[in-house]
Amino acid sequence: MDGTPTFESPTSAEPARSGLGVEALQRDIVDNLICLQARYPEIATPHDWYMALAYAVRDRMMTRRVATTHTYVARDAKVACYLSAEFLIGPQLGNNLINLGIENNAREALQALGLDLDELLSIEEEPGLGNGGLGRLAACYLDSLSTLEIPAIGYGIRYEFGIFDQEIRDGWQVEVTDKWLQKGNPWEILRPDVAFYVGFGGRTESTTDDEGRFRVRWIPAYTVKGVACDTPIPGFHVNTCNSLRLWKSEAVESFDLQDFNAGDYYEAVHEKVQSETLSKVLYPNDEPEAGKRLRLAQQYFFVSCSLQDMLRLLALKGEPIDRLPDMFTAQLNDTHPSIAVAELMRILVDERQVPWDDAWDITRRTLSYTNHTLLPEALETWGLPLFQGLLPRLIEIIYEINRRFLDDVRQRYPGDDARIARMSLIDESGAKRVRMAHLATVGSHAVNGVAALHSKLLEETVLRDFAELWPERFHNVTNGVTPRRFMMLSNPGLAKLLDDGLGEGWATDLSRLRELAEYADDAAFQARWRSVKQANKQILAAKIQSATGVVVDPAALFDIQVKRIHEYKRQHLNALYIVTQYMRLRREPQLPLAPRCFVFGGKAAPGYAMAKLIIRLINGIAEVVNDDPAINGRLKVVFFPDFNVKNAHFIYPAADLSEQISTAGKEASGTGNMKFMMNGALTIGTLDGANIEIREEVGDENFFLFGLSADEVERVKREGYRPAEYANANRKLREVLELIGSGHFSRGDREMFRPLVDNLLHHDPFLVLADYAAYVARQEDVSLAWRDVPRWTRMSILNTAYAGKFSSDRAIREYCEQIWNIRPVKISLERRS
Ligand code: 26Q
Repeated sequence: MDGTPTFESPTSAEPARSGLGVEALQRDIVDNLICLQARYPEIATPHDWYMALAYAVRDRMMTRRVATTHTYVARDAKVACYLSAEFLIGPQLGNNLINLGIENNAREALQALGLDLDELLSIEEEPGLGNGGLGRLAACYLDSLSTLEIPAIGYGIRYEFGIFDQEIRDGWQVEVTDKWLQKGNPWEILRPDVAFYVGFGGRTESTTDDEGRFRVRWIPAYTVKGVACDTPIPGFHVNTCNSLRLWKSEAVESFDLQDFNAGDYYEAVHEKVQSETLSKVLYPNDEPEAGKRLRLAQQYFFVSCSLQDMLRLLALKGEPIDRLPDMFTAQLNDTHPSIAVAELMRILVDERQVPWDDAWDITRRTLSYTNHTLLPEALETWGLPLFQGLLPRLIEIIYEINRRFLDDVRQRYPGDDARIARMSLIDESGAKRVRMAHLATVGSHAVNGVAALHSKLLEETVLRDFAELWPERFHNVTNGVTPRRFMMLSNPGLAKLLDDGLGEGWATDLSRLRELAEYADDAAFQARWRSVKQANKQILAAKIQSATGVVVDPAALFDIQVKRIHEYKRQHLNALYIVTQYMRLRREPQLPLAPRCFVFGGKAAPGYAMAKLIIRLINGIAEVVNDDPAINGRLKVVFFPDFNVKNAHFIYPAADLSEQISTAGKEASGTGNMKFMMNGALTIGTLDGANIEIREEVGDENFFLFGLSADEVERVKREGYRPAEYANANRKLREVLELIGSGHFSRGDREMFRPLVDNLLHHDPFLVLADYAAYVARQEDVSLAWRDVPRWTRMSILNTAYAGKFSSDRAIREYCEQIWNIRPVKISLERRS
């Protein structure tokens, strides 16, 4: 031998690429390392091994993926299409292993190769293709759709740069570009053959066709190509493997020949660059200046590609166009895809020559709309000039929809001009704007909110006139989250305890968690429960130390608030409480206070100055409190940088207390609240969003409720809210605000937090000061309960026990029955000849 290394893969009786046994996995991982990564084991990096494993797992999904599509076509199955500008799917490897049921085999196969699965899992870059709740909800729903064996496709955008990475420098948030594709993405499958063209700009022309009918032709100024990029979504322990189809924008031709011939080489290159810009970057929410032309172009781009794809699949099934609503249902995830109403009309009327009334019937029966916000500043509208310039044919169609719609309203409410103005798809109170929520509502057969309170308020406020006109169209579907990712994958200790206590099967029938209630007072079970929580807290403590340098005691109460930073979510109310406790301890150093560790996490929109200042305040408090010898470790404050799905995996399981303290009526639902509850955290919260239903399920005695109700908030505001009066009447509160204003938490700089303190004293739009006293009082009850270990443990167990309602499986079943009229289709892997 000349010393050239040779590699022998382990042999196995199992087929290559699909065998689920240890030997087959081990063999295919090594094969992939060599054939796909072009590396031999001795020099392979952990990332090479991660890729080799990921491809081995992907291969195993492909048999399922192919069988799934084949069965849907053969069985004429109706398909649910979830249209969303965001899918925050999180790291894929661990979840796919769990859903395929091969986690243990993969671990063993890697061990035999001298590798550690957990190390490889930690290498994966997550696709941050979403801002927060709405994007993560879409991902949980995809998991449930596959698990429940519902034919489904997720449609969205393949952003090259997802939500920015957050770093903390000098206490401030710094945004760093998210280069998630840098090292390649093993999960996606590019489908150059599935591509559609989307026009922008230009002008329209009306003509008469051969049969004398009125026709409109749109001559776009430029066209962009959308190419499908698929990610497989396997269900849990079933053969179903649906697809997330994300559109990537490309130039129609790499060089426009005409321009090139005309000598305008640079103009041709410029167009190519412009086309590719379309799917470049995800927009953060809460940007004050959201009127970005590129954002509207993104929305139209992915909606048009998705609708064209649905019509292609319809034709593939051999169905005529009027069967669209019987074969497909499309859910609009907020108004971001609501241009679908006009685009489907355009395709049907202009391109397929369907008469308007028939087209309208097809459109309305196909589409339904989920609202995720009541905040007026978050309701999407587009200035008319921008809209008209970018989508000239679509604005004409919107005007025609509006004309017909307002005629109906006039007939129903003769002479009620104020109502016409309120309901119009065009807001004409100032410079004209297109109201996307109205467009979505008018063009859908069903509209829903995402928690009971939110759906009620939606019908009473934002969409009141519409709910009065069409009460039967309005629904509530309370959000849910997937227990596979947020319990099994991220809290294996808890999953083991539940398997032992309840037997397997709880993760697909989460109401079975109720059986835990029997053990809530069992001392032996309580001890096991606490040791799981303790181990999770140790893991988080280690992560905190390596990310921030702060040392925290895993025995302390872990009090956690993780979510986007926003004034309505009131992270600053939490901060005011910490300062209150700090001042108390400084004054009475001997106070017997149980140690608490306050953990915050979340990103602020880059242009949202107040949110960024709140992050700075939390870090300023941390700097002072953590090292104060008088505090002696009894208070620790941590801002955990870059909260994302990956970090969420070790944060939720480590929580003792979940902070859900938004101003009542402002948080549509919340979904983090559910993830905390499932993992045995107790909630301190307001009567807002899904908190109300969480409290209903777990019982008032196991929930720390405080604060004004949504009705009370409205009343206080109506009667003229003067926050300074609350500060004047409450010495503690006044001193807290003074200390913050004094520069104590800003290294002597009295100016830094002035905008925040002034805002609280003189505007306080989210009633932080009005709820302060109630919040502090309730936190005292938390401290009391924490001291009684068996009591706290019982409450913790009961929180998990009554979390069953908040499985995304329950939510998806409700969509299927109430809105989509769609049923499961079993997938078999046996090949039919
Ligand atoms: C809109 C226009 C231009 C640029 C960005 C946006 C934009 C992007 C994302 C607006 C909003 C979002 C995201 C909203 C969101 O996450 N809402 C949350 O949805 C959750 C799921 O229903 C709820 O639980 C939360 O209460 C709600 O805040």
